[in-house]
Amino acid sequence: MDTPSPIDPDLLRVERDGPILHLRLNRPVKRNAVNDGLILAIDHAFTGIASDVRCIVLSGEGQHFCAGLDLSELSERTVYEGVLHSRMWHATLEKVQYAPVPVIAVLHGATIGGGLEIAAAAHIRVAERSAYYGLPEGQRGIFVGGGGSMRLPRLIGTSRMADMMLTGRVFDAEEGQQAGLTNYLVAEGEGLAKGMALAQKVSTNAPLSNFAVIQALPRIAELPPSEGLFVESLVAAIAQGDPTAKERIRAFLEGRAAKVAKS
Ligand code: 1HE
Repeated sequence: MDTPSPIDPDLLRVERDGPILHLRLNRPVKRNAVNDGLILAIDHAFTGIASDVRCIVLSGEGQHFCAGLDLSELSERTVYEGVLHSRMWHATLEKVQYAPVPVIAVLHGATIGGGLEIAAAAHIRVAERSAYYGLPEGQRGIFVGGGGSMRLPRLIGTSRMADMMLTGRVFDAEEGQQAGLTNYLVAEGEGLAKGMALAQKVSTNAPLSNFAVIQALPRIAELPPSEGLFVESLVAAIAQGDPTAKERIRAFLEGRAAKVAKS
């Protein structure tokens, strides 16, 4: 791994749409394969998110979401450099998973290797019918290095992940839905609109409530039950104590808030 270069703004398109920050992997000629420049650009984008951003949408330019790690940068790496490189991915994808606001990944075409690891760090995945999930690390003689072995078993189970890595099994968007990867399956070309619509919805929630969902929920889920329940009580009390929660509950009781309805 060379000394990190300055952030290349062309590798990651950054756009604001009201409360939504839209980040788009922008290396379509290389199928958005993630070189060091792109992972640094993602890291940079997730550092110091503006306080008025309420949700982040992450998508890919071109015909594929992401072809994974840029394999051309791998061949000359020593073992030690390999560890540091993986740790760099970990640091970046921690910022994605523990961003201050929810992250929605919009997937189409190849979502493989490191691309799947990026998608797994997001909180919601919208997949167009063309999306497919693979972990070709086994065939390439390598191993996941972007947190996949920690996040993917939690989403799809260790056995499914092992199958994907050992046999090269690929799940299409629909199979991915059954497996727990696809949260929303949409028609071709409709992913971004769906992702933005969901982001708008998420943005109307109380910020502290969203924060609790993405920061507290995954941590509580990893705790032993007794400790988890205790932390849940603290988080519940903190959320309830927020003036926004009080106003929203008052609004419901006074008939000013929407009822829960089937979608
Ligand atoms: C790449 C990469 C890449 C494309 N690294 N250059 N990932 C993989 O093993 C997936 C490898 N890629 C593919 O299987 C295919 O490229 C795709 C199925 C994604 C797309 O196929 P296609 O026909 O649309 O594109 P293409 O012609 O194969 O690729 C276009 C160019 O992108 C071509 O370069 P060119 O200079 O010949 O035009 C490809 O070489 C280049 N390209 N994918 C480098 N991945 C944190 S650890 C994670 C570990 C992993 O991610 S392992 C999985 C790696």
